[in-house]
Amino acid sequence: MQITSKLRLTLRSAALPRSVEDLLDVARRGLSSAPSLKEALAEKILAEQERVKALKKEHGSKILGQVTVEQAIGGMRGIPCMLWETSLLDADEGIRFRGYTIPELQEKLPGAAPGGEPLPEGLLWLLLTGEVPTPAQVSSVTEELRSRSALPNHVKALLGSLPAGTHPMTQLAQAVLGLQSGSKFAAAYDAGLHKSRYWEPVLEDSLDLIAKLPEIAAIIYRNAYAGGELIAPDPALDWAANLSAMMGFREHGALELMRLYQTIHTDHEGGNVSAHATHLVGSALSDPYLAFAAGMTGLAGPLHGLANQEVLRWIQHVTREIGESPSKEQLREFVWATLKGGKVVPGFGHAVLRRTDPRYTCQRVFAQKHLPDYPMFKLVSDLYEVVPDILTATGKVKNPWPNVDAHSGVLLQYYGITQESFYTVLFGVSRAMGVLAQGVWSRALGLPIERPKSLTVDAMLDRVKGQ
Ligand code: CMX
Repeated sequence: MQITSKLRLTLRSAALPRSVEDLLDVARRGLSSAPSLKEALAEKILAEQERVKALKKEHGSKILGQVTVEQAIGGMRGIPCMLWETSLLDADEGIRFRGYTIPELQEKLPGAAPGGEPLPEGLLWLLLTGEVPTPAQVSSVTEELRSRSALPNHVKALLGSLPAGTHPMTQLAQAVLGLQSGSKFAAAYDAGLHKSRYWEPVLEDSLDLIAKLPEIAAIIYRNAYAGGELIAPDPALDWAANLSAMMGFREHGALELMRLYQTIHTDHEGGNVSAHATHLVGSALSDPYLAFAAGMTGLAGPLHGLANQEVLRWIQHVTREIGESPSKEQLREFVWATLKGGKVVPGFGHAVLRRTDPRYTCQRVFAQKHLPDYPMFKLVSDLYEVVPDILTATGKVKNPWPNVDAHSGVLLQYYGITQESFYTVLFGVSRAMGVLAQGVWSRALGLPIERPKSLTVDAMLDRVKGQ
């Protein structure tokens, strides 16, 4: 009886063609009352498709914003020209994931233990469905990911064959591309899948990829810094804790940090380089592996994700030059010297934010709780007091406040993850959840291939003539 009503619910809710496998899956899980992640998502899709259709029909010709010459030349800052459902960034308040701030997520999303840091699996549910999951739903995602986590041997062999010294981000992108041969979306597309169902194999690929990323990251880490001695996954651990454990770090604080880290780096609306690159490539109906690999090569840039590596190197440079406990005056001189050397102060500034990044603040709160006396935390805190005034004094930096990357490295250092060239990989593993969740929605909403207009200088001059 319950199986029958569940089948009816599934069919009615999505009003989309369902595969025999889906129906069997529902029947197999039978008496469980909670809908699966896919069912919960399917229930949302039809309504959202209708909302977007109505938005386009009723307001399609209305104006969201104007584009100035400065914006067109200046990296398209602030041009509202993309649909991105999973998160929204406010310049003053920072990021909200499906409407929730980071402190709200810390309060509402289930943790591994009561009062602990949120489990990223819960955020994945939220990003995909828009609903805060129950602990049972979070556990179901942990299990779902565990069941998909086996890494093909050819990807392990690929990682083992790369020349020593290949940057970990390059390895990550190559491993993701190595998985592409297993893309269910690419196979389904080849087989002629109807476009109304694209989101289903895209969801499959996305979950497969998210599930496998912790082991990929751990292999990259152990190959580069632990003589290739690999650590098997622990089926008793959640997704983020397993990542930390496979890297070789099982201390309670390290596991909690990894859960927090993997939660807060997932998504930062759609315009940042890694998100936009994934979105753009996915819009060509390149499968999630191809799209995400593009995002990761973007994340590898020093002005974006690689900034977490750069921050650590810069802080190490500080301590080498002026000691572990420099005075504020010494720090000021060092910051000015960095700027006069024509370099950026990594970890400060943002293209959209105009206040301290809440992702920085929550890491600072974590440090105050777990490592209040760590000298490097003191140094990071001193930089928080010194750098913004100096960047403001340059007269050109629009946001002098610290971003997410200014803090993450110091926390990792404390727990023994000292190899800064690996840090962006941890960022990338987390980012998969945000950009792939949006990728599922992009296909569910039938978003078209992206193709903005470019102009030559002459064409711009023509357009502004007489204005
Ligand atoms: N140090 C020195 N100069 C900075 C600066 C910083 N932290 N932040 C901005 N500026 C400079 C810019 O280089 C630019 O200089 P020019 O006019 O000479 O080219 C000027 O200030 C204006 O830039 P802006 O409009 O304030 O910032 P942008 O939107 O152009 O750039 C960002 C944003 C993040 C690339 C920039 O602040 C920066 O380079 N920060 C350091 C690197 C960093 O921390 N990146 C991580 C960002 C978060 C992430 O994506 O992960």
